[in-house]
Amino acid sequence: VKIRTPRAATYELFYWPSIQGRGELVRLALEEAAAPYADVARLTKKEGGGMAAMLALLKGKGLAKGQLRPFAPPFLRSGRYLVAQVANILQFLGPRLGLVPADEASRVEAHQLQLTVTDLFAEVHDTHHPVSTGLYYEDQKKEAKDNARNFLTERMPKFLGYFESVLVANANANKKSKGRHLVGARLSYVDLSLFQVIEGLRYAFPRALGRFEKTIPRLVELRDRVGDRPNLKAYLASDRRIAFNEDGIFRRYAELDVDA
Ligand SMILES: N[C@@H](CCC(=O)N[C@@H](CS)C(=O)NCC(=O)O)C(=O)O
Repeated sequence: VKIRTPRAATYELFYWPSIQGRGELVRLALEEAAAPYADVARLTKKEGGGMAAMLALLKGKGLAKGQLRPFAPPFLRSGRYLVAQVANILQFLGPRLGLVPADEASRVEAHQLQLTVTDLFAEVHDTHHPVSTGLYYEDQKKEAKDNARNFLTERMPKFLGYFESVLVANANANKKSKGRHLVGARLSYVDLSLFQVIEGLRYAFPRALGRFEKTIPRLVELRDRVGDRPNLKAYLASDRRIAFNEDGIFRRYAELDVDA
């Protein structure tokens, strides 16, 4: 069981307690590495966690000397570090969890790909919130429909086609990778994030993705292999994995799921 009391945890993740959202990309890395971590906002107050603990830090209360107040969740606390922004958190965790190759060129590459995942997440978010994050979906349904159609016909194919081509290029550049990894010859946090991208898009847009998947066979294989890794398999079957829902980034609204 990976949820420990915050005191005992090497890593404290702060994220909204009822959604996968962007925080899931960090959870997947911690789970794959079997890292001792606490998902702080999901703990009770008695256990030393809860939403209040997260909101306090967002307001700048309880920061240690030299720590920057984060703009938004997720953020991670480890030792003297308080690190925000998913791609930045993964850049921090990668070497510590053995989830990125050691050489600088590969690390830069991993970070570059992860920032592209960040861009993709923002565009997925905008399929249901194209006008404003501050408004309800119900108040921007018309715009959402236009945005989702454009996302599914133009942007999703461009993003996924890009990641598929990176798998092909890495297979050629790096014989040991055998086309199984986006960076280098072994599993990295970028592979874990692409697993989540495919899972999320399958959930939100089953119709569009059902048709599109045949054009991205390597990504689909990557998703299957990652989902079969023992630590992740155990995590995905556990109650630590929150189910997809309509408060997260990947939302299933049938009216938005048009053919890609
Ligand atoms: N680029 C940031 C985005 C962070 C973000 O948008 N967090 C969302 C939850 S997934 C949030 O709570 N935002 C509050 C806000 O933007 O005011 C990242 O990748 O971490």
